[in-house]
Amino acid sequence: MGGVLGLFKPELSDFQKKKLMHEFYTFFDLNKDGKLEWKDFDLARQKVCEMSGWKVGTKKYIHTQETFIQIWRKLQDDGDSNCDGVISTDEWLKMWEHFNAECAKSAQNTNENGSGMKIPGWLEKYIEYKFNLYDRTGDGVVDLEEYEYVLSDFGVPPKDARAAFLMFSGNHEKKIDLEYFTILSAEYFRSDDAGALGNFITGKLTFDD
Ligand SMILES: [Ca+2]
Ligand SMILES: [Ca+2]
Repeated sequence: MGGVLGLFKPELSDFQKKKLMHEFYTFFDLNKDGKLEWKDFDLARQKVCEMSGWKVGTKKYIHTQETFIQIWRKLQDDGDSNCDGVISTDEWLKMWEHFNAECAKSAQNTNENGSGMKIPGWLEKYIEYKFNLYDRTGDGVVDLEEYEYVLSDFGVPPKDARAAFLMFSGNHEKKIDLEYFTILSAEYFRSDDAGALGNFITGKLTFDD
């Protein structure tokens, strides 16, 4: 049982909150105004199309547009509790607290473990977008160079990105395909275990500050 391992406490720890806020500010709030709106997702959409060279009107371009509209709508359903079209930092944390509590509840009835941590539906799509952003050559695997390059665009120093990559890839032992990337990302968003490899997926090495 997950409860025995202490992984399913209903409230979020400071460590979990720090990780969630880091993700919020670094990767979600792209126009850096401290809140999430469609604008941020529109910027993310443009970014992935530009970086991947998908031109306006192409299949990939249209698919990306549809995906981002979907991600934002579902995220809004989950998180925008006062329905003002904006997800504030408070709403962001409350949404995760709520999700965590729901998972804690269902973990008491079912035996949730081993097969990775549960994540909201919109996050699955978002993780896929992040993976495609990293996988510049589109061969289904993220390598160190791609990871470093994309993270530098988000202001992460190359030596931090490198150290993080070595950590979660187990010194290149493990291939970073979508499946493993999803497991690592789910750990980042959900786990309270300071030793979880997924904690390093954003290229940030410590959450002590
Ligand atoms: Ca914003
Ligand atoms: Ca709101």
